[in-house]
Amino acid sequence: MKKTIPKGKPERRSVGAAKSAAKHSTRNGASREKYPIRTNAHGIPDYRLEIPNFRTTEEWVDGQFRYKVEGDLSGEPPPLRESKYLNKEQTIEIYRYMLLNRKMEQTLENLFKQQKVVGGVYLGLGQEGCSCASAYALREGDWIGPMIRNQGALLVRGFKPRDVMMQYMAKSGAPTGGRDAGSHFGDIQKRHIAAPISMLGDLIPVLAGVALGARLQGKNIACLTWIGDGGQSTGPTYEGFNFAAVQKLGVILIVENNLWAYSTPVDRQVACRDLADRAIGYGVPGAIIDGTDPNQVYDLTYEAAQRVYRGEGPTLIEAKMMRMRGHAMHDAAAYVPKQYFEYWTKRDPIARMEKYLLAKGWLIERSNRELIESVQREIDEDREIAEASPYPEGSTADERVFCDNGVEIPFLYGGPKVKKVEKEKLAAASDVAHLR
Ligand SMILES: Cc1ncc(C[n+]2csc(CCOP(=O)(O)OP(=O)(O)O)c2C)c(N)n1
Repeated sequence: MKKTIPKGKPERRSVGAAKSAAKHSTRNGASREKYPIRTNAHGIPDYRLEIPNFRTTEEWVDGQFRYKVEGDLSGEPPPLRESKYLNKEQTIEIYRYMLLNRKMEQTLENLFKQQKVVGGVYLGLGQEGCSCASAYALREGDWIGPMIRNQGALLVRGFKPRDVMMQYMAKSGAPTGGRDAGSHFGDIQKRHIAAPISMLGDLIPVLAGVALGARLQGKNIACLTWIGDGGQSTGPTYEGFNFAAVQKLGVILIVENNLWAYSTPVDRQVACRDLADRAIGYGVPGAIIDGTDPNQVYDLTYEAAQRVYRGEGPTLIEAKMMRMRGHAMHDAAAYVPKQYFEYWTKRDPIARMEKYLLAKGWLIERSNRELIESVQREIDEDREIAEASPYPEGSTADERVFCDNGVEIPFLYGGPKVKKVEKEKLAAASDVAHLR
């Protein structure tokens, strides 16, 4: 199965596809009636099939501070919502990316424990469905700006597990040649990936800038980025997304509400119940989805992308899920009440997707086993390649750190198509900013 940027799938990439998918949804119409879309108290559509009713509170026990859960965590996980757009092959491909994402991160954890990693390891365990299905919903020419937990999106865009492994081991074969030990890498020229920025929220104005650049070329491209429940509190998040909203730029923002911002529970981060309510303040459409249901993730990102292509501007999607590990490998997450892990383990996106595929007959036990084995083989081969890659030569230590020899970054789409402004008519320059 291909692991490059998904190509040759015009049926899920054009507006025509939406029409044919709509027919498909008529065939599947029963599911929509069976699971109606709720709205929250502020009118934001909520696509989840279950609305959990619990929150994190605080208590002091024997002079010790701890978090506890209040509410009901006894429910069984619902099935996945039927996708309105995905066919069998696409669904299996997303499942494969999720497996690759999971097994790659398990390998990173092992490499870390074997002290083969330089620095920390940041994992997106439990969030694979959100990273992979959202990246999969875009067209080839669209852009993504992943954060550290979105390594699955890098795989969907054509990076290989070996690339991520070599990054963490700071090997010369890594995309940054061993200059960055972690997932801070992208590919501006070919894969259209802006590298993660550690200062939380700063990627959002960058992606808004990419969308503006494309606008100046007369193109409406989707620019997808993700932010955590903690990171969405920052100023640049507001500044960047507000700018995108005002200019109707093609930014799709997925707020990954995984309940914890390092050791701060979301209930201590924000006073509102749904972060998707922020969409109202920005003046853009918002939606709440179950981040562990890849069908919901795909469908809402796909619809947001269609809005972008029609020039209708940004969408804010809140994906609710759980960070299943500490902030990074050094953090045991001892502050997280145990019941949370039990509850969300039952909602593991990969297990739910597997169950869905088997129930639909799109995979049978044997084909599923073969798929899992093929993913494991790929991971094992990549791990060998990554381990065999040498460290960079010491004599090259000062290369590729700063812009070597004043390298110019060439325009990807050519220069901006704007009217030339005569010096004495500088006031007309404002036309450039308002070009739509
Ligand atoms: C502007 C800024 N402030 C603080 C930090 C330090 N920091 C790194 S990750 C993190 C927690 C992020 O939580 P969240 O956005 O919810 O993402 P998650 O780790 O849960 O995926 C913090 C506070 C930072 N990187 N940038």
